[in-house]
Amino acid sequence: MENRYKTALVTGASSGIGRMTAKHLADQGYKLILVARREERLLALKEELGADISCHIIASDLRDTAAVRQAIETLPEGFRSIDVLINNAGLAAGTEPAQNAEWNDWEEMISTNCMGLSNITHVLLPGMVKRNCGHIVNIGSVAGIYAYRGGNVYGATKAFVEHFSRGLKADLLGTQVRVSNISPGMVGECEFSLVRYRGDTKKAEAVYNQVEPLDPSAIAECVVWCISRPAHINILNMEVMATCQAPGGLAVSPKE
Ligand code: 8X3
Repeated sequence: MENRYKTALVTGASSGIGRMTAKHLADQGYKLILVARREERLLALKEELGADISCHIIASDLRDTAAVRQAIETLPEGFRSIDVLINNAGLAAGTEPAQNAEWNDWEEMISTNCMGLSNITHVLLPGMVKRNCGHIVNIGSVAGIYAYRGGNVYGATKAFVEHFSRGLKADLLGTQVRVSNISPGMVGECEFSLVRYRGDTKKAEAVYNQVEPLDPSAIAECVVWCISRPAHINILNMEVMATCQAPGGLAVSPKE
C-alpha cells in the first residue's frame, strides 16, 4: 500500500521505542525529522538509516519549549509539511511514594511528558489541519490507566497524554487529522528503568529479571499499524502489555 503520509517527526528518537519507530518508518520510505537531546546518537541513527533516507535531526531537550518551536519553525525546505507526529519522548523518574518524592523529578516528568508533548503538538497541529492531512500518535503508558505504588506523577502525566489525545480527537472532528494514543506496559531493551532508577543498573536490570517484557519493536509495529489504517479508520487507543504483566494493584493496609 502506498503511504498517504510522507514525512514524520519522532521525538525521543535516540533510543527505545522512538529509535525503533524511526527505523520502521524509514523502512516504509518516510522522510524523517528526529528529535532528542543526544546529538551524537541522532547522528549515528541517521547514518544507520543510510543515505537513501532523507533525515533531519533536532538535538534539543523538549523541556526547552522555545528552542523546539524555533527549530520546527525554521525546518529546511522539504521537511516543513509534517504528516505524522510521534510524541514518544517521555520519562519516569523515581519510584518513591509521593510523600518522599523529589520535586525535581516531578518537575522533569511534567515538563517533558506534558509540556514538551503539548508544545510540539501545538506547533504542528495548525499545519496539519490546514493541509487536512495528519496523524498524531502519542505514546502514553498503562501507568496512565492503572495506578500503582510509586507511579504517582508519572502515571498522572500519562493519564494526561491519554486524555489529551481524546480531547484532540474531539476538536479534530470534521478534519482528516487522526489521533492515536498507545499505552505500552513494561518495555525492555531501552533506558526506561535505568532513567527511572537514576542510573542504578542493578535496580534497572532487576525489573526485567526472569520476565519477558515487550520490546521497542513491538510498539513501533503498533505505531506503524495505526498510521497505515485506511483514512476513514482512526485507532484512538491501544493498550499493550507483555503476557507476563497484568493490572491488579489494589492494596489494603492491616489495622494498627
Ligand atoms: C511504563 C510502563 O508498566 O513500567 O510506561 O508502568 S510500566
